[in-house]
Amino acid sequence: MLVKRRRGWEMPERSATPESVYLDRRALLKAAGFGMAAAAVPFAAEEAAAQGAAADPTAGLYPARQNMRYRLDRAVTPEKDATSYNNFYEFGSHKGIAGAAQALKIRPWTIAFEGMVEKPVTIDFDDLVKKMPLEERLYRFRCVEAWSMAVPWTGFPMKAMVEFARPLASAKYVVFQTFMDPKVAPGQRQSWYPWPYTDGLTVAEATNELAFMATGLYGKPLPKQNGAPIRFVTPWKYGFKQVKSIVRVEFTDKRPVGYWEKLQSSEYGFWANVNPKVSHPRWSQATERVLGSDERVPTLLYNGYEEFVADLYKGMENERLFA
Ligand SMILES: Nc1nc2c(c(=O)[nH]1)N[C@H]1C(S)=C(S)[C@@H](COP(=O)(O)O)O[C@H]1N2
Ligand SMILES: [Mo]
Repeated sequence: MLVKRRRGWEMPERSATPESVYLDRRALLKAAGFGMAAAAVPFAAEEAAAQGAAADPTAGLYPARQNMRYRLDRAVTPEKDATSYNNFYEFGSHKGIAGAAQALKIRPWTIAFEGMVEKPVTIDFDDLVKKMPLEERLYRFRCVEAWSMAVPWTGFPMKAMVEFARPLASAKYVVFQTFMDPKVAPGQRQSWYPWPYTDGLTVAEATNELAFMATGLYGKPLPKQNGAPIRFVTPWKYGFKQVKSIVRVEFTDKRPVGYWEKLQSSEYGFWANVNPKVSHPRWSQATERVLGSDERVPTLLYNGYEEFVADLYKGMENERLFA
């Protein structure tokens, strides 16, 4: 008998946010039969698009089509919560850095691919995005501080970027580095932090289908406070791994030591896979506070993405896997 196995992240439909929220607004207007008003809409929309394009040549790529393979078991976090409660130590060690982050200039922006690659290359962000297959994915997100959210990222599979970079077969790790500019990022003037912010993945993790380069959020280009113009998301790992505002991607055969591990290796390690059973030395990871609600919910192994990623860690039982 053929039994459909329900994977951990698959939800009862009723708990999901209606996809229609993310449908193109013009399509919605049409579907709702706003035939009379339609004459006025194209002009306004095109004018806005033209203005947006001048500031951001990728603006027209949003919203992208949603990839329905990645489902949620909970409601999408309200946009205002996901974009006003942030960790971005470059702009301060508290959550309210959204205002300060607006000082970051994201054009022009280049990304350098270096280290163990066939040929190092530096590419303009806008050129890279245009080469990549943009899509929207609903992912859960779990910070090591035990708060969580569920958001629609727009971006492309990290695997596509790795293929673009053409690493040597001997490369085992990918290291991501955030911009360094203490003039705009006051946190970077605090010399006791190991700037610039970096962290890395194994190449096997980076080419797992879940690993995603995010360039957008809620159907729009990524807000600066969330890591514009490009950050990565690995939803089965704690948030601190997920480097924002990336300027450099290096391939290497040595395991990198990331920002938080450099700062406090007794509390933060390389793998950082979400695990409710392994407490942080100072607090439990068994449950999480859901942003934008009063709820606390149980935390899931690999943040609910076990079926996608458990194979990556076979035979690694002796590693310090989850802290
Ligand atoms: N460059 C940089 N990247 C970073 C951080 C940071 O301080 N600097 N904080 C990390 C942490 S701890 C978390 S939880 C997430 C927060 O992402 P969000 O603000 O988009 O929710 O970004 C991660 N990436
Ligand atoms: Mo975090």
